[in-house]
Order: sequence, then C-alpha cells, then structure tokens
Amino acid sequence: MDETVRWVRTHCGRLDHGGCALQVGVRGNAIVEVRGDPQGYLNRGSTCYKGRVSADRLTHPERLRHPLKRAGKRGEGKWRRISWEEALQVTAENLLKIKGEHGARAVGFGAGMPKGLEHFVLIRLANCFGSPNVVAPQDVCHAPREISGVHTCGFYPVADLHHPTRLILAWGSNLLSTNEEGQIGRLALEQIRNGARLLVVDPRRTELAERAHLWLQLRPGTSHALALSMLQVIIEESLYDKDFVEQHTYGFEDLAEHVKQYSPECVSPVTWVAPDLIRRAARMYAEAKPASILWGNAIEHNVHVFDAARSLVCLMAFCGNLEVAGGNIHAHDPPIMKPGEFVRADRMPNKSREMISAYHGVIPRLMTVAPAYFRRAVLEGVPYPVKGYLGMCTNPMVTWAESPLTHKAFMHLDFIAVADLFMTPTASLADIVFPAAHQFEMNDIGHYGLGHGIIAARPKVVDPPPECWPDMKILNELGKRVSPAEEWHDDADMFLEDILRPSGMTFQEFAELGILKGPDRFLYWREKGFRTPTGKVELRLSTAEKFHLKALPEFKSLPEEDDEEFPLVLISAKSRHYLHSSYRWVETLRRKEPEPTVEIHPRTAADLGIAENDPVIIETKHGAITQRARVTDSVHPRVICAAIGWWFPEGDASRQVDWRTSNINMLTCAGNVGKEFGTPNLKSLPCRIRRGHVPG
Ligand SMILES: Nc1nc2c(c(=O)[nH]1)N[C@H]1C(S)=C(S)[C@@H](COP(=O)(O)OP(=O)(O)OC[C@H]3O[C@@H](n4cnc5c(=O)[nH]c(N)nc54)[C@H](O)[C@@H]3O)O[C@H]1N2
Ligand SMILES: Nc1nc2c(c(=O)[nH]1)N[C@H]1C(S)=C(S)[C@@H](COP(=O)(O)OP(=O)(O)OC[C@H]3O[C@@H](n4cnc5c(=O)[nH]c(N)nc54)[C@H](O)[C@@H]3O)O[C@H]1N2
Ligand code: SF4
Ligand SMILES: [Mo]
Repeated sequence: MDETVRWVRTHCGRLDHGGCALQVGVRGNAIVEVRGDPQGYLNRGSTCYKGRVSADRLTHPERLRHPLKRAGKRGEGKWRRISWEEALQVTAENLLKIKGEHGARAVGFGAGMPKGLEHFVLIRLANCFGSPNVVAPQDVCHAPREISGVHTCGFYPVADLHHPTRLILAWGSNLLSTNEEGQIGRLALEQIRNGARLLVVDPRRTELAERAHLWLQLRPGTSHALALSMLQVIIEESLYDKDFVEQHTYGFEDLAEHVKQYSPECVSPVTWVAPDLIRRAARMYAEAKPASILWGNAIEHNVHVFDAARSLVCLMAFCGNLEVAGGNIHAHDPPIMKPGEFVRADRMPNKSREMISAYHGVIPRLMTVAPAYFRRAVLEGVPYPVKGYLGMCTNPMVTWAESPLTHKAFMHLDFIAVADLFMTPTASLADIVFPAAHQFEMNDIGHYGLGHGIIAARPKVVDPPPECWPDMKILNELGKRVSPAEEWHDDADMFLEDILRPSGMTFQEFAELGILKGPDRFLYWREKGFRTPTGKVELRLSTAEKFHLKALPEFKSLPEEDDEEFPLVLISAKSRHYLHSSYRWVETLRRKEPEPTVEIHPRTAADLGIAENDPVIIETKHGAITQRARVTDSVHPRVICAAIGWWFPEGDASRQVDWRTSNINMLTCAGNVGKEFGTPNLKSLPCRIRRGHVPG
C-alpha cells in the first residue's frame, strides 16, 4: 500500500456557505488530515473545527451507499436495494407519468440552502422538464434581502469587508458562528483589530456583541421598528448625506414625513431599546464613513421581513454607503456563464406567471416557491395540484416551518425521490433514495450565482464509495430520461467547463488558481445611476402600485401579538457545529454538541424551577418539544433561544421518524406568512417553558 501522503488544495463546502481554502492530506483513497491553506483568499489559513473534521462526513458506517426503493408503506422503513439503472428508470417513469396526467408543473423540484453547483443543475432540470416549481427555503434565507435590495437600489448590497471600513453594523447576524458567505467572520475581526467600530443589534449577547462598542438588545421581531427609528434620528439631526440623498434618491420627502411617527421615544417600548441608545446607534452609524451593514438571517425570519430589509437599504442609502469601498457594495461576478443561461431560463419564459407562488402575488424576481405555498398546492390543489417531488441537499421535514404539515404533504404525494448522504426524516418518506457523493468526492464550484462576486474551486480529492454519485451526475442522467437529451452532457463534469468557458479557463486551471473574483467597481451610479425605474435609490418604491407592494417601509405590529398564555419570546440561532439539520450523525461533531439546548435567563429559570441541563418542554400555540436548559444571562429574561435542526439519527437507520421530539419546526406555523416572500415566523414566537419531557 502507498503510504505517502499527498496534499490537494480545495475549498471547504456544504458545512456553511463555505469559502475557506483547505489543504487536504490523502493516503491511498483516505483523507488523513484537513488544514487551512495559508494562501486562502478568504481565510488565510484559518478554519473552524467542523472544517477540520469535515472528512468524517464520508466514512460513517450507515452512510447511504446504494440506491433504494420503497418496499413497504410510505415511511415504514422497508427498502429494497436496486441498481442505478432501475432507480433512474423508476424515477423517470413516475415524473413523466405525472407530467402526462397533470402537466409538468405538478412536479416540484426541491432544493435547500445552495450547497454547490448541483443547485443550479437542479433548476436547469426543472426548466428542461417544464416545471416552474423549484421549492426552496429562500423565503427565509437571503432572497428577501437580495430582492428587497434589487427593488430598492438595483442590486443586492453586500457588506464589503475586503476594504477598510470605519464601522460594522451586525444586524441579527451571528457571524463568528456562521461565517456567512465565506469567511466574513475572520474579515470582520480583522477590521475590528484595525480600528473599525462595531455596532451589534441582536437579542442575545453573542460573542460579537461582547466585542461591540455598542450592543442593542432589541426585542425579537422589531428590527424594522428600530431601523425606522434610526432613520428618524438621522433625518431629525440632519446626519444624512445631503448630496447623495438629493441627487440619487427618490421619495425622500415622503419617507422623512413617514418616519416622524417612529421617534426613539415611540419605538422604545416595543423594541425594548432605550431612546438614548437608539440615538447613539443612529449617530454612530451616520458619522462613520464608510460603514457597512452586515445583515443577518434573523431579519428574514418573520412576516415583516420586507419592511426590515427595505429599512436597512434606506439606512445604507441615507448615509452614502452604497457602492462605496468598505460600505455595502454590488459584488460583480468574474467573467463566467450567467446563471440564467446556465439554468436554461429561456426554456421557461413564463415561469414567473406559472409558478405556484404567482397565485399568491409574491414580489417579482422571487423565482423559487416558498414551502408554505408548495404544501398548499400539494394538500389543497391551490392554485393547481402537485403530485411529485424530487429533492436533493435538503431536509424539509426538519427545516421547513410546521413539520406536521410537511409530513402530511409528503404523505399525500404520489411520488417522491430524494438524494442524500444519510437516511433523513425526509428521505425516509421517499419512493426512491439516491446515495449522493459529497464534498471532497467530486469536482464542484462554490459560491456560483450567490452574489458574492467570487467563485471557489472545489476539486475532487478522493473517490466516492462505488455507488455514490455526485448530485450533478444524478441530475444529468435523469435529465436525459425526462427532457431533451441535447440539454445534457456525456459527463456531468462538463457543466463546470461550461461555467468557466467565458473566463478562458478550464476547470483544471481554475482548480490551480483556487478563486476567481470579479472586478471591484465602486460608485458606478455616478456614471450610470441606479438600476431602478427612476434611476435612483427608491426610498419610496415607484413600482409599489404596479406590484402591490408597500411604497414605504413601516412598523405596524409585532410578527405575532403578545399572548398571556405564552409570556416568553422564542428565538433561535444556528449552531457552530452543525449545518441546519445536517451531520448530527458525525461523531466528532456530535461530541461537541450531543443534545439540543435552549438558552434561558437565570432569573426566568429560577422563577420556573429550571436548573442547568434540565429537560424542558418548550411550547408555542403550534406545538411542544423537548430540549435541555442552558442557563445564561446572554439572553433577555423574556427571551429563550432554542437549537434548530434537531432529529436523532442514532435511531433505526432505515426509518428516521424522530423529527418530532426536539425539532424547532414543531413550534412554527406556515399558516401566517409575509405576502412578499411567503415567509413564516421562525423567530419571535410567543412561547412558554417548563421542566419535563414531551410524551414520546
Ligand atoms: N425554525 C427554523 N427553520 C429554519 C431556519 C431557522 O433558523 N429556524 N433556517 C432556515 C435556513 S436559513 C435555511 S438555508 C434552511 C436550510 O434547509 P435545508 O437546506 O433543507 O437544510 P440542511 O440541513 O442544510 O440540508 C439538508 C440535507 O442536505 C444533505 N446534504 C448535504 N450535502 C449534500 C450533498 O452533497 N448531496 C445531497 N444530495 N445531500 C446533501 C444533508 O445530509 C441534509 O440532510 O433551513 C431553514 N429553516
Ligand atoms: N455553523 C453554521 N454556519 C452556518 C449555517 C449553519 O447552519 N451552521 N447556516 C448558513 C446559512 S444557510 C445561513 S442563512 C447563515 C445564517 O447566519 P446568521 O445570519 O448568523 O443567522 P442565525 O444564526 O439564524 O441568527 C443570527 C442572530 O440573530 C439573532 N436574532 C434572533 N432573533 C432576532 C431578531 O428578531 N432580530 C435580530 N436583530 N436578531 C435576532 C440571534 O440571536 C443570532 O445571534 O449561516 C450560514 N452559516
Ligand atoms: S468556517 Fe465554514 S468554510 Fe471555513 S472551515 Fe468552517 S465550515 Fe468550512
Ligand atoms: Mo440559510
């Protein structure tokens, strides 16, 4: 046996948004070490713990290694091992049968957090098959901030931490745990070391909040009220960038008049932030030039996300921070194939009118179907029946709001195919399960189509188990069976070459380079204006009437009204050890965080007779779960913060049914959603907590 270790350079992926450059040590076909690459563009050698143990995802004895076909009733856990040929054939037959009987739109194509290039190949398959329905959690992840940005200023304004900034405003972002969009955690710390001030808006005292010059511990679900109040202060005290506002914004007078109602004194009782702190925060942000807002996922986790996102873009515009180095910029892609071309959007010219969500009047440019609307289509036939589902890289049974509804919808479908690494609660309901190859076992491109202005090479390091296929290959082979064969390649790796062709590079050359970055382009609006109908930043939306949108961001109410029966407020935050619902089965990760825990303030815990590590029942109007208490004063006495994504893979691996006991989405509800994106309340839910276990 060859004992020498060879080192392969690649990029981390599928553990968060990815981005750290890695050096992976390989002996034979086994990975022996993963370490940070000192030359990494985003990480300069650093990694997190889960990055270092990331190869452990590949070797679990219960990993899916063969295609499976359901042998008993749906979800019963009886499977028959089948060949790839049969798995593809059965899937193709079922998808075509549904298409023949109900139309192509009766198949939903399910994606999760975009993990790699397969996300876009899946959309291509939907388009080539003829279905407008790609179902994905974009309603609660990034689409709201991206699309609100595009409607307001013509682009998605991302925090620029690659150039010196004077202030970072982290708003509902726990970036030292989540390293959003690559290594923003590390870049932020570097900026702070170099003198940038830090302003944090978070109901929890996060690690970042501990380092902050000012921390606003707002009441969950009131970001829009707080941001509108900051706008009011900035106008009243004349702290805004007058030249910019005068020349490059539309609707300033209307917004100025409108925000008068949101003085710090008016807003303080609802946000729980003292008026003088709101004023200090507004001044700090307005006076630092440039300043960048890092907007976190929390603003996207309630029905008022459009108001929150719009208010934050207005703040950026007011203070002249749009498209300014060190502010919030339009990250331009390098010369690569445009996503629309790659996914063959031209095959579905009427997609935005035909997709399920069109019926619900969502905001233009939202091109995925919110899970709330997908389940209505499956269960009620609204606006038309949906009968089939093909999903990969996603675990809706755990990650969509209101898990019992998801279960009901999946039990109602005629046909389900799922690709995953492990038998998950979602895969366990499938008719066909495809065993997927994973990070390190295939060539892949990271960050494509995500608005970060970079793509990262993730070349293959080891061979997958013989019958585990990269998702792209699964889609490529299925595509040939259910759609015009000329849309598909002999070898799925050719998709990587397609993307890179405009750059003049092969994948091999790209892999040697590592990262391809677009040009830095600042203050583009000086030449061209903003890409909105008025050519200006639309503080007031000129298209509001046409698209039935609110012209001005507003605060009218809490996401869910207070309820005496449920006196506490439930929030959540991602774990630094896991990705959402993934990898509870990786032992090295599980040892770090063996059980789901809920943070509770010592005073509240004492009042309720709850001690550290006690099992507790967390309850909302919608359901009850068990997690363990972690008593900490980092949360407000009225707020508890629960763990997300929990199910228990240690049960019978053929039959993953415990998606109830500790899963936070037993506590959420898909019945009440924000109109623009179909977003449910995932955070800021009235709740209560007591010692005990839910009956199991
Ligand atoms: N209550 C509540 N719900 C939430 C959130 C929250 O904060 N609170 N967060 C939301 C957010 S922001 C998001 S993005 C979504 C995420 O929702 P999902 O994307 O559905 O969740 P994940 O756990 O990231 O991924 C699910 C599955 O992908 C599989 N997987 C990983 N890599 C591969 C691969 O290479 N191939 C295949 N075929 N499968 C793979 C994993 O094994 C896992 O089972 O959840 C949302 N849901
Ligand atoms: N380790 C790890 N990294 C990840 C992920 C993961 O699952 N695990 N997921 C990836 C994905 S898909 C995403 S979208 C990102 C998300 O990354 P983040 O944007 O950091 O999202 P969260 O962890 O959901 O929440 C961030 C913060 O919001 C706070 N918060 C809760 N409610 C409110 C509120 O009402 N208002 C405000 N202002 N703050 C509130 C929480 O206390 C928390 O500190 O992370 C990515 N990175
Ligand atoms: S921070 Fe994210 S990209 Fe970096 S090593 Fe950890 S999981 Fe990988
Ligand atoms: Mo996300």
